[in-house]
Amino acid sequence: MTDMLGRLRQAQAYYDQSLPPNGGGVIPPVPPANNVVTEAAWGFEDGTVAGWTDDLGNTLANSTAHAASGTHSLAVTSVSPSGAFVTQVFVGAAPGNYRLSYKGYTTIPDGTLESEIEWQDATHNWTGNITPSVVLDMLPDRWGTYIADVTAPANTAEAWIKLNIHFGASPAGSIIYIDEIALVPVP
Ligand SMILES: [Ca+2]
Repeated sequence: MTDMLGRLRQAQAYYDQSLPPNGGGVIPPVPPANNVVTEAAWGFEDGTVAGWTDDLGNTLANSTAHAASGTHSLAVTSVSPSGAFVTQVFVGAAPGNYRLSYKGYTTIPDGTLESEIEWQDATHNWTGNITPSVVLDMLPDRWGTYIADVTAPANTAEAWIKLNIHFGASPAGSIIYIDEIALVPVP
């Protein structure tokens, strides 16, 4: 039953487009409490990519062109139509329910956001893979929030967060900006 409940929770993901069109620049960065993601990797205000990498060869860079809050975000620039797979492992995750969220901004008409989490134990072995099988369309020229409610299985010690970012049919050089990446425990 627990597994069934977990699977049901994995399917929950949606895209919140209620943010102001221009997002940040004027909104102070306030990291959520108990975020598994480090503050630098959440909001990019330190001017780096904060340990995020892309497995598909796209370019990651810190940017001040757009920000959901503060003045910095992560710019993901496409080099191929296959999209980006922006990943990082974080320690400090434990079994239980979480909300994964991140914010995206783009000017292209066909950007989409998706996510996966691979939960690992203390010895970096796989304990369960959460894949909200939902690809969410971005609305151009405004910030939106990707949200997925997920469950970390027993023995979880680390969360390998994977942000699947797609550029649709837009040409190489297209940019999707990411900010406020959070994995927060929820009741
Ligand atoms: Ca920021």
